[in-house]
Amino acid sequence: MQEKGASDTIFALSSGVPPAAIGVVRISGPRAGVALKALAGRRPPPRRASLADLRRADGGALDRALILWFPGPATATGEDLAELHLHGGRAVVAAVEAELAALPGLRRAEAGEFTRRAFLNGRIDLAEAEGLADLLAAETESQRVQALGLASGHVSRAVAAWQERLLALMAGAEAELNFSDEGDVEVGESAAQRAVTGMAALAGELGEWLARPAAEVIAEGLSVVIAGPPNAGKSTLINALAKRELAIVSPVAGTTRDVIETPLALDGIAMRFSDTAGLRGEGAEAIEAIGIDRAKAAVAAADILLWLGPPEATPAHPRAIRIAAQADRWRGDAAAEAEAAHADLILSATTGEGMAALHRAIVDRARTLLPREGEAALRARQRAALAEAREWLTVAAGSQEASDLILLAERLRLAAGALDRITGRAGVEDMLDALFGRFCIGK
Ligand SMILES: Nc1nc2c(ncn2[C@@H]2O[C@H](COP(=O)(O)OP(=O)(O)OP(=O)(O)O)[C@@H](O)[C@H]2O)c(=O)[nH]1
Ligand SMILES: [Mg+2]
Repeated sequence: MQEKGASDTIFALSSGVPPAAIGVVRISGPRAGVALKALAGRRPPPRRASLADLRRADGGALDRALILWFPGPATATGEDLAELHLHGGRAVVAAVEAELAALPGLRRAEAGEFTRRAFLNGRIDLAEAEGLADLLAAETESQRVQALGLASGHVSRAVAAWQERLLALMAGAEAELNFSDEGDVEVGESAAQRAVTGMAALAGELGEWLARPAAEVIAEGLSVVIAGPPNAGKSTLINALAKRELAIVSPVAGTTRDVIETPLALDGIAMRFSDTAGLRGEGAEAIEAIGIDRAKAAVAAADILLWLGPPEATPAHPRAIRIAAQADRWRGDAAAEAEAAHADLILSATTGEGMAALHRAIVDRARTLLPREGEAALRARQRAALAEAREWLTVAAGSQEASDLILLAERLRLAAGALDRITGRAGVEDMLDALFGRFCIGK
């Protein structure tokens, strides 16, 4: 999308859809102060809330509002910024917006334009902007924590530290290349070794970050799949978890055919629960057989598996919870009790027995898939850039390249470029360009 004039002064309702108690209109750009004065008759002292009667150009009353003035560049957008805290009625907000739109040099902001300006003016980097977007979309506690870490520069600070190390390696290589003019091969080789060692250490660290859970898992929710033989009580369980009649329950084996999915947050962790067709080899007609194939695919893709069949028949899965279901039916039956002893937990979706233990077991396994406290998860775009940087830093020991300082320096430069893409800042790239500009071709 072609951005309209970046020097325009933009405004938008930044709070929720009216009607609401308060409607906050933000104005950003060189004419924000003029606009504030036009409506409120004055510009209040910076960063202090004050009450003002807002008026039209013709003197007609608009609203009595709280107004704020933030002179740039130390503002959210890096520009002059004003805020009008209006009464949040539809007509109030519409009238104020119409008045602002009529002022010269002002126009309505496009989606994300305030954040875009914050990025362009260097107030936030790309990773922080992504965190901000995630924060606005966050619906659960773990999503909020993850997004807040990203928005407040957790990833950006790590990138800055890696870039510093890359620069130090670069500087070492440059010094060596500059001073080994007399062709002292011995010295050059040891410098190359130092570079290779430093690169390997950094590559290892990037690998640790790449091994962490992806941010998308937190955003989209972990998949929890309920599977087992027909009539095991899978649909009854998903209904009990969702607290509504989501799936049809009946004593007929093979009632569920499709995968039925419902979003559900447990302890602030977003999850998607799926009920599936009962798994059986014999007696399934064509449609049910398709359902069984889908159930198997769902089991294979599940983050967590709730298995309601015989414990010994549990599909291979790293996070399976073996459940002896319908306990109210078989309690006291010696054979059933003996089999249930091999399960992870005993449950009756009908009486509610074991439901709290199931909740805990699911959350325990989910936590193993989420970043630990204080660890940031990366989005796909950030992971791709990080993986590329790691690749540039990985040099086979003993290879021709591992002893060629010029090739190693080039790899360092490319790795820095890949890291730059995470924050959208070309800081290191620029410095390296300057660094390499001093080399002559063929050196
Ligand atoms: N007493 C008792 N009956 C249950 C319990 N769970 C399920 N049932 C009954 O068992 C029968 C089968 O339950 P469903 O939930 O439909 O079983 P399912 O695993 O979804 O079966 P399919 O969809 O055919 O694979 C129904 O008649 C349920 O009412 C339970 O915990 N206690
Ligand atoms: Mg069912």
